[in-house]
Amino acid sequence: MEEEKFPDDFRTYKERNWLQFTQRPFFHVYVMLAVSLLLSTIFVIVAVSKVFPCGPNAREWEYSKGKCYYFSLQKTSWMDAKVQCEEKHSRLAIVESMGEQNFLQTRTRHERYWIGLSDRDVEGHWTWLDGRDSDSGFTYWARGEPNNDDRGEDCAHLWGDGKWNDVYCTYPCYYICEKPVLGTSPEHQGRN
Ligand SMILES: [Ca+2]
Ligand SMILES: [Ca+2]
Repeated sequence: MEEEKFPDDFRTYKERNWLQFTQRPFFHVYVMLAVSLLLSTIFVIVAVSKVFPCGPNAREWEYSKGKCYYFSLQKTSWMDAKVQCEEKHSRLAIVESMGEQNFLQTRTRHERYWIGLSDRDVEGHWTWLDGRDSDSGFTYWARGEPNNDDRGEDCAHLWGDGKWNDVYCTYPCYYICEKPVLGTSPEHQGRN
């Protein structure tokens, strides 16, 4: 019969021990310290994401309206630009609105910058790197472009005045990468 009593005795022993533990002089201090530490950590993460939306160690990225942009310092082909953006966990920029276009063209004045738009798969069918059809969204082609000139022009770039032109994809241009701000889910990238 003693054996049947054992579980209850054991439980009572555990409860007593726990009670004694919680009544130690510094128990509540420890709990408050742990909660403070947790809250401080959350506060720092939120503050960093507000002050450095593109990451505290990413000074080469520029923030504008929910996206982070990288403007290259070197010229290269469209394919290499695409790969270099992917290596930075980003993609060649997709221009979705006049507001975004305005921001980009103030940063790229007088130079050619690749964007994530091409008709490499089907001539004349311009698609963005996320698979979207260019004709169904915002476009900003220069007058008479895209013209697929005699060398075959399948990749798009911002021209001197910011308007878009198609040129052959091995032409050396600067390029613009984009990525979502910290803490948001990256979309599917580099589909093309
Ligand atoms: Ca073409
Ligand atoms: Ca052209």
